Amino acid sequence: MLEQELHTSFVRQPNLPKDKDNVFNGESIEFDKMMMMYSCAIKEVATKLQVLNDELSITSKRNPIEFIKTRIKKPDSIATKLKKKGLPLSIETIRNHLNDVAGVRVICAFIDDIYKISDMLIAQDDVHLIKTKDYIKNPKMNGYRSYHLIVEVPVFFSDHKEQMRVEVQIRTIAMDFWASLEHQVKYKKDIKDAENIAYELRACADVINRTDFHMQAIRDSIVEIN
Ligand code: 0O2
Repeated sequence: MLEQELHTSFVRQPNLPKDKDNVFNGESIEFDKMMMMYSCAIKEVATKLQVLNDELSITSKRNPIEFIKTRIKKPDSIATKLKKKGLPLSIETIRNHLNDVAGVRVICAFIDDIYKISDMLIAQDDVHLIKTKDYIKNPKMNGYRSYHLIVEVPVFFSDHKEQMRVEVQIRTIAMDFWASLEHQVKYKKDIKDAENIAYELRACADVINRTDFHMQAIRDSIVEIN
């Protein structure tokens, strides 16, 4: 998913995909317009998260968010996902059936920050929560952990307002480290000893989970002392 990083001190937005012509040759302008709208939705959500982080850096004297990454799903990935769902390739099916064309990934130091940030985001009255998936409380079989939210936010254009869907993935630095490597393995063909690698990754995920909770307990004891 990682295409752009949004450090909390400055904003960099994803570039619009360049390979669209191979996939959407018939609806190119409409496709560009839709992707521009998703790109704007990413900006809205990323700004909301930055504002929360800035406020918390004053009120609780630390930044719960380490950094934010954003990405727009590539046209070929969009086409693959629609095909997998047995849906035709069109602007309408993308808008109605894909939740993750616009993606924001939030990286926190501690597990409790993940839930804090999520609660604060969905409490905002212009953020409409569509669904959550808690892969921290219910990790995937391969060891994947992360907290996923699908939200809708209003984006204001020159003559209308559009509700746009954004997938927000919130995870710790350690979970992100794990997911990045596992993602590489998933997309690499002809891996030797794939079964053993999956076993090793699963073992690392367990160690990382224990370490995340341990680090949080240490942080809590430091906070209590101060
Ligand atoms: P990419 O390349 O990251 O964009 P849905 O139709 O939304 O209910 P979906 O999309 O399968 O079903 O939802 P899910 O399980 O919430 O996964 C969405 C995204 O989470 C994935 O996007 C990944 O970014 C991430 N993810 C989920 N499971 C795993 C995993 O096992 N390992 C890693 N590394 N990432 C995972 P995409 O579209 O798969 O890919």
